[in-house]
Amino acid sequence: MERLTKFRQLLLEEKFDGFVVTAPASRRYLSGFTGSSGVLVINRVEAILLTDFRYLDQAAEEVEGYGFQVKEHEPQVWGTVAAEIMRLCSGGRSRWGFESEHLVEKNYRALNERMECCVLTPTEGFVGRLRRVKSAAEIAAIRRAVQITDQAWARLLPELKPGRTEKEIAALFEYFQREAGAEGTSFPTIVASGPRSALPHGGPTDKKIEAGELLVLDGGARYNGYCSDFTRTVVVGAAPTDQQRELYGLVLRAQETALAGLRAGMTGKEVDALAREVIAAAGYGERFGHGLGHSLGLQIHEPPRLAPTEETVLEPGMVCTVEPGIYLTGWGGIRIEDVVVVTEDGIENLTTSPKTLTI
Ligand SMILES: [Mn+2]
Repeated sequence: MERLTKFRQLLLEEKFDGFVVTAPASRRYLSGFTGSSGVLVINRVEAILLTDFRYLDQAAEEVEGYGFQVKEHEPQVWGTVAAEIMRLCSGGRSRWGFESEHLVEKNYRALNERMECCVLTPTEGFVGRLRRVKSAAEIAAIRRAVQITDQAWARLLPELKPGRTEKEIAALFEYFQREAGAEGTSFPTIVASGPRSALPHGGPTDKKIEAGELLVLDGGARYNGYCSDFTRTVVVGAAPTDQQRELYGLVLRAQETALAGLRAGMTGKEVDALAREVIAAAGYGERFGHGLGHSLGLQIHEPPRLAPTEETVLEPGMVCTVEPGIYLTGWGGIRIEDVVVVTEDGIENLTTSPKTLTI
C-alpha cells in the first residue's frame, strides 16, 4: 500500500489523473503480482490489476497488502483497459500517463483509439523514480541473489579446466546457481575465453578453453525477483603471462579506486571518473568502452548508471554494479564486477568472491 500511496503522490505532482502500467517490473513493484501478463489501471481512488484466467487466483493472493483489486480482462485486453479508464473518469476529460519505453506502438494505438475522453501522455522512467532507492526488504533479496552467485562461482572454480567448452561452463554455472536457490538467471550467462574475451558481451560458444587463456564469466541469479550481477576473469590451466598479470592488476586497481571513493552525494559521472582516470593514466582509456556500472533491482539494468554522462546524484539505498574492463581486440579482455549498496559514507560491497587471476 505504501508504494501505491507514493505513486499517487507522484501522479498528483505530475498532474496526471491516472496511469496505465504495462512494464512487468513496474507492475510487480506496484502490485506485488509476479505473473507474466497483466495491466495496472491506477487513478487517485482506485487501483486495478487486469489479468487473464490463468492468473486470477495467484493475482488475488499476491496483491494482498498492495491496495489493488483484481479483475479479469476480455480476450482483447485493450478494450477492457479503455473501458476501466472511461469508467474511472466518467466521461470527463482527463490526462493519463503510460510507459512509453514499454508500450509498443501497436498496443498504444489499440488503446488510444478506444479512449474517448482521455488523453494518453507518454512518460519515461516514471515508476522507475520510485524504484531507485531500495527498501531493506529489496536489499535483502539482492543480497541473497549475490550470495547465490558467489556460491555458484566457488563451486565452478574447480571445474574451470582446459578442454571444457564455454557452453559447458555456462551450463554448470547456471546449474550451481539453481542448486543454491536461484529462480533462474538474471540474464543469459556470458562466458568468453581467449581472444573472444575481448567481446564485452560474448555469449558462450562451442569453443574449447585452452590452457593459458583468459576466461571472462559474467552472470547473475534471480531471487524473489531481484537480480545479482557478477564478473570475474581468470587464466585457466597455466600461469598468467606478464601482460595478463599487468592488465588484470590495472583493472583491479581501477575497481578498488572506485569502490574506495564511491559514496552518496556523488554523481554517477564522478564515480565513473574514479575508475576511468586510473585506466586512462595507464594508456588504456580507449579500451574501456562502457560505463563503470549500473543500478539493478527487479531489472538487471536500472537507472541511475555510473557512466560519463550520468548526472544523477547517488543516494543511500541505491544498489549498483562496479565493473571496469579493458578489451584488446585479438588478445582478450578483462572485467571485474561487484554489486554494492550505497551508504551515507561509502558502500557495502555485497560480493564476496575472491578476485584472483590464477585459480
Ligand atoms: Mn553488469
